[in-house]
Amino acid sequence: MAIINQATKELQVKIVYYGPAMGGKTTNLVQVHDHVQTTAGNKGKLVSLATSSDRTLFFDFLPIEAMTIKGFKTKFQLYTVPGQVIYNTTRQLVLRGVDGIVFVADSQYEKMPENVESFQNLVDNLNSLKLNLMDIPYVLQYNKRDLPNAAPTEYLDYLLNNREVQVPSFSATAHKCEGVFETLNMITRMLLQKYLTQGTPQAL
Ligand SMILES: Nc1nc2c(ncn2[C@@H]2O[C@H](COP(=O)(O)OP(=O)(O)O)[C@@H](O)[C@H]2O)c(=O)[nH]1
Ligand SMILES: [Mg+2]
Repeated sequence: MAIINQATKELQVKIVYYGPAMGGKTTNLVQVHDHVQTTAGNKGKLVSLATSSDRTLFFDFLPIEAMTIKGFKTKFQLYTVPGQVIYNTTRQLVLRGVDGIVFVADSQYEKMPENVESFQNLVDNLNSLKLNLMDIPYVLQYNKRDLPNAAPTEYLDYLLNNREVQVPSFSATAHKCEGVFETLNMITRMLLQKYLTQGTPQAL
């Protein structure tokens, strides 16, 4: 649930980038951090939260044209999770208090089992936190579109976007920053829409 910071008059919204190892989650965060427009002092450092090669990363920022909900400026907190199977406890921790999710899939044909497994792992970890993916705004990003062995997006949709309600999906080549901001803009728009229509988020 988004958090209201009364001291700074900010609404903090937590977005988690989820997906299989090596799919491009960290690359997305680095690209956003490098290119997002903020005024001075309104972008945090990119912080590594865990010790391992497959790290959890975090930073927050207040967009240059800060969106206001009920008098509060919206600050975005972006997290990645470690994708490797062994780091499931970390993934559960990072998902606590999540407001929106970007699922970064690896478009390569041979990565489909890992994509599907990671998506199921997301559903399971949310369930263990008593959350339901259907209640949380999320988007799909089909990354690594530049690679010759990328599967058609229709196939990725078939595997990952086959629920009753389809969610927005974006093609991306994250290391060239293609599709990165399209993805982020959509999830932020969905979150703002949710909080504008569903009343004020929880204050802590
Ligand atoms: N060819 C290609 N490589 C990418 C793309 N996005 C990320 N990578 C590379 O894939 C590797 C794994 O990316 P990373 O962001 O660390 O994945 P993570 O494990 O999901 O955080 C890195 O070597 C990236 O440079 C892409 O769109 N195309
Ligand atoms: Mg990573």
